[in-house]
Amino acid sequence: MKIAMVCYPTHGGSGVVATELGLGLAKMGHEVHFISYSSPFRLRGFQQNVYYHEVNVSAYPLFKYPPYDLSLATKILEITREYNLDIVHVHYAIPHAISAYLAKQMLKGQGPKTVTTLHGTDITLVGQDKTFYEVVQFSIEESDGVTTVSNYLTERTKRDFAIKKDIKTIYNFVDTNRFSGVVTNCDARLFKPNNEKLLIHTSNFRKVKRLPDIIRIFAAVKKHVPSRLLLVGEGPERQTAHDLAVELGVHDDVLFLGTQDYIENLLGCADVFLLPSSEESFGLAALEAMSCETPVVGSTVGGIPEVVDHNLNGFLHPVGDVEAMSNSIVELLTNDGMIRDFKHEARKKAVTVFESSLLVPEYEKYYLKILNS
Ligand code: GMT
Repeated sequence: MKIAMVCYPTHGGSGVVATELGLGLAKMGHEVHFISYSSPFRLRGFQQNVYYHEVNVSAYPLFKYPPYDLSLATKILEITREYNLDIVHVHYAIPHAISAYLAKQMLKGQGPKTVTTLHGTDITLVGQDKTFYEVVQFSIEESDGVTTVSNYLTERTKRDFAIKKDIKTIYNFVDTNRFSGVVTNCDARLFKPNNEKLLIHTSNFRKVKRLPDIIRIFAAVKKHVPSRLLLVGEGPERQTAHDLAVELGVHDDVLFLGTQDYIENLLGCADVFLLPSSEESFGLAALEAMSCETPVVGSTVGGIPEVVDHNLNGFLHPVGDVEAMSNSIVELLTNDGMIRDFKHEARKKAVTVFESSLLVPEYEKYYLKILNS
C-alpha cells in the first residue's frame, strides 16, 4: 500500500505514534509518505520505503494567521497525485482531518481513503472548544475510517460528539526491543551519585500534566527516601514547576533535562515514572517507561487504567491525591521485593499487550478493511 502519514513533528505522543507506525509499516514493505511542517523528531536517518514531504505556508501581509490547513490540504493533494496514494492517515484531528477531507473533495472521488486517529485533547480538550467542535465532529463523520488509542477515548468520542459510526480502538504500542531498560547511553550514577532513587516524568509540560503535583509528590517522597527527580521536556508549566521546587526546598534534586530525543536511554535509569495527569487518553510515555521495567504511579484518569494495573505494575489514585501517590511511591521504593515484582510486571504487560509487532499489523488490517469497504 501507499500511505500518507500526516502528523505533528514535535515531541508529543501523537507524532511519536504516527512516526513509529509509519516506520513499522515501511519495514513491512509499504510505501510511507510523512507530511508535516518539519521532519518528525523520531524520523532518524534514512529508511527504505520512507519519504518526507514538508508543508510550506506562504506568508502574506494580510494573513495575521497563515492558513496551515489549506497548505496542508494542497500538499496532500499533490502527494496523492504524484504517488497515487491508497490511504491518507491523519493523526490528531485538528486541523489534519479537515485538510484531508478538503484534499479528498478536490480530487472529486478519485482520491485515497482517509483514516483519522484521535489521540486525546483533540477530543477531550481542544476539540470541545466551541470554535472547533463542529469541525471536529464533521471531520470524524467524513473520515472513511476512525480509530482511537484507548477504549476510553472511543467511548468519550462517541458520547461527546454524538458519533454513530464505528470507531475502532487500536492501542498505542512500543518497540520493546528498543525500550528494553538496558541503559546504553547514560550513566545512571550521574543522576544518583549517592545511590538515591530516581523518579522521572516526561511530557510537554502542559497544565493537564499537573507538574505542581509532581513536585509536591517528589517533595513528600524525599522526606522518607533519598531521591532525585528527572523532568524531561519543555512547555508552559516549566517555570511554575521550577518555582515550586525552589519554594519547597527540593530544587537541588530536581533536574530539568529539557527535551530529549532518545528517551529510551533515560527511562531505564529510573525507579518510578510519574503521570498524575488530569486528562490522559492513553499515556504513551508511561508505556515506554513500563517497557523499560519502570513502574508507573499516576492518576485513575482516562485511558491510564487500560495501560497501568493498580497494585500490579504501578499505583493509580484519583487526580490531585498527592498524598496517596507519594505514599505509594514510598511503599514501592522501600520494599525490594515489591519493586522487583512491579518492574517485572510492567515489562511483561508492555511485551504481551503493547509490543509494536502485535499492533502495527492491526493498522494494516484496518486499512485493508477501509479500502475494501
Ligand atoms: O492530545 C494531546 O494533547 C497531544 C497528544 C500528544 O501528541 O502528545 O497526546 C495524546 O496522545 C498520546 C498518543 O496517543 C497519548 O498517549 C496521550 O495520552 C494523549 N494525551 C492526552 O490525552 C492528554
